[in-house]
Amino acid sequence: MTELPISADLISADLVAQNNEARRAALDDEYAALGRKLERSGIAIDSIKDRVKAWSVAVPSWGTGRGGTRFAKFPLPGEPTNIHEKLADCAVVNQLGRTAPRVSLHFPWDKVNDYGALAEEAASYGLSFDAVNSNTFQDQPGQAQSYVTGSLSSTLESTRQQAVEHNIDCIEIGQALGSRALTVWVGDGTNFPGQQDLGRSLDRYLEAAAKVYAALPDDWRMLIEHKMFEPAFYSSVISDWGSSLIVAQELGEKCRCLIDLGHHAPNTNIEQIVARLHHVGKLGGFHFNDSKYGDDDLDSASINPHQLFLVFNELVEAERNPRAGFDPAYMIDQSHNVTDPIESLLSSAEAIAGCYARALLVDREALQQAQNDNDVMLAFRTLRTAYETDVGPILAQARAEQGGAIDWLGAYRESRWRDRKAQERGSVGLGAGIV
Ligand code: PSV
Ligand code: MN
Repeated sequence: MTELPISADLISADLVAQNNEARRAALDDEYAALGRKLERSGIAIDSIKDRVKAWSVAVPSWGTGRGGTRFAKFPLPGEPTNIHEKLADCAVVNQLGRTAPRVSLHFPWDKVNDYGALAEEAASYGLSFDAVNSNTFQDQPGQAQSYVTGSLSSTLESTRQQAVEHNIDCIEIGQALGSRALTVWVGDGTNFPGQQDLGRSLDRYLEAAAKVYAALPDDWRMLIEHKMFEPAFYSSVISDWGSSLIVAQELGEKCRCLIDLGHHAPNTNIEQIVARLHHVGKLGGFHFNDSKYGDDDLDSASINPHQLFLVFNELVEAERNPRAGFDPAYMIDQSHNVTDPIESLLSSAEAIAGCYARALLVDREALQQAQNDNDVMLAFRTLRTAYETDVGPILAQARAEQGGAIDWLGAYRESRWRDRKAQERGSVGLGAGIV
């Protein structure tokens, strides 16, 4: 995480300081008690806190607005209406939580004329840019070719070429922003058996994606995001981690697989996918969210916090046994349909960091010993003990030490940020929102 030159027109630093002052004694007490408990297991609490402080996650520009379903979107007075207002909201998320110093942009949704100026604007908030995301799943006004036949896998050469060029444009924009990765998710697929040849669709995708890959700067990554279904309901071209891995292996070293937690069938063992992709050195990144039924894009850990913990358990294992270039890009990808997006992003960033902290608490030697001894219950309890530890004081202490808010929700509401923005910002439309 970064030391922030937080701009004066965000939430007042005095308000945060006063809020922290009122909670300082209780936090000191709780942090000390947890420290004594962890010490009995040979863990120095400060070492966990320092690793949490060094960890960060990116927020998506599109997550700062109210999301919606294909049925409706219910706008929130004061939600951002352009990338500049979105950046200000991202800055508030990082100001209070101090765990999300990077923003991931989506094009053409976040298009501006001057990307150098946008990078400076972000820097004035202490923010930088994470992966850029291309959009070939929607038609844009005035676009020459429609994506109704798909994009990188379309049967139409001109459509594939348009999708390739858009991805290359995104790379160029990303270079001006200081990004180092392009995330490619396509909605390509079919709704009817027989609609397309399942094999040839992938061939066409690979040929087009290779042209994008060829335009990638040396120090960049291309992240391939798979998704089982939606918008295609019979077959998706990049439906699963197997297809994603085929792409990453065919395109080359700079191409990796990105796991969006919501893009799997219910009950899929995602932590095992993490382990497998790491095994072949192709684990490129994550889009964090949670789901009950499908690609619900619910807040991280709101439904299945244990799954998120198990994912981080694999990531901590991976850190201990890194493959060449192991450096996953972490991002939140959620649709905030009924909450204030700033509150959801803060809550999710805290939940994700909390799973990381818990995974760091796992006694790795004891776990491995129990596994080697086939002591099933001891192995399970070793994980469970870490999972059940309340790491709240570690997260709050990490925030406070970096100038964030011990009680981020209290400070945010006290600031009346959203009410103030409702006075200043224009209103957004009622149309169905993109998820
Ligand atoms: C698709 O469902 C996805 O997860 C991809 O990451 C898109 O870029 C994002 O959502 C926004 O639609
Ligand atoms: Mn995603």
